[in-house]
Amino acid sequence: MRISPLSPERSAAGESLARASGRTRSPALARRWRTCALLALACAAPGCQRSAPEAVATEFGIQIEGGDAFRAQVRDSLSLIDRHAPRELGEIARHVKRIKHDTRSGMAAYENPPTFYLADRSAFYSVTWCAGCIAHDAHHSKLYHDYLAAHGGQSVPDAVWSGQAAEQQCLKYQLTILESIGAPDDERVYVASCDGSHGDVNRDGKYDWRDDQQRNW
Ligand SMILES: [Ca+2]
Repeated sequence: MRISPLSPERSAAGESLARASGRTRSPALARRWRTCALLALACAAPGCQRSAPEAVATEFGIQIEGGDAFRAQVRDSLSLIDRHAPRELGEIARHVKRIKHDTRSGMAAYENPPTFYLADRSAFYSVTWCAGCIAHDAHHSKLYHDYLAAHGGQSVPDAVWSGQAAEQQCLKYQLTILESIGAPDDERVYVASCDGSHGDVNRDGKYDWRDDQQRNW
């Protein structure tokens, strides 16, 4: 059964996986997804039309789930990073084990495997943009798992891997990758201009599941 973003089914599944791995989290954290920086432009790429049927492929050790166009876009993005920054691709592949097509983008670092849910607007704006988004959310997962490793599997505080300070770290990493792969000026300038507050979609000063529900990229 396909589970829609932020559905109770997915939250419950995430909690079960966390319990199985010996980690505990708050229900709020279980519902939370990480955000990816965006360009405020409508995606007009043909790839925005979902291709069917969805399937699974493995590239660079990362499981990719989606239609033909989605799998090709993600593969091309990973290949681009591999050509220009192979060491960084290895780092990304250590922290993102699955990239799955969905209607909202976000990193579920606590899932097994750690999964980056990737939506059309982020995936199909361009190959370079897609690569940067993958790098951005891989860094969220790195922050999460580095804390786990350093603290004996204790519950990971939200601020460690989410919120504005974490977003700023992820944006910095995203920009490094965009520069490495020769991304267009507009993409690099946009990321450089972000202050990390993009995840607070409803601008209430908090980063929580309500923001995820309102995200459209
Ligand atoms: Ca908010």
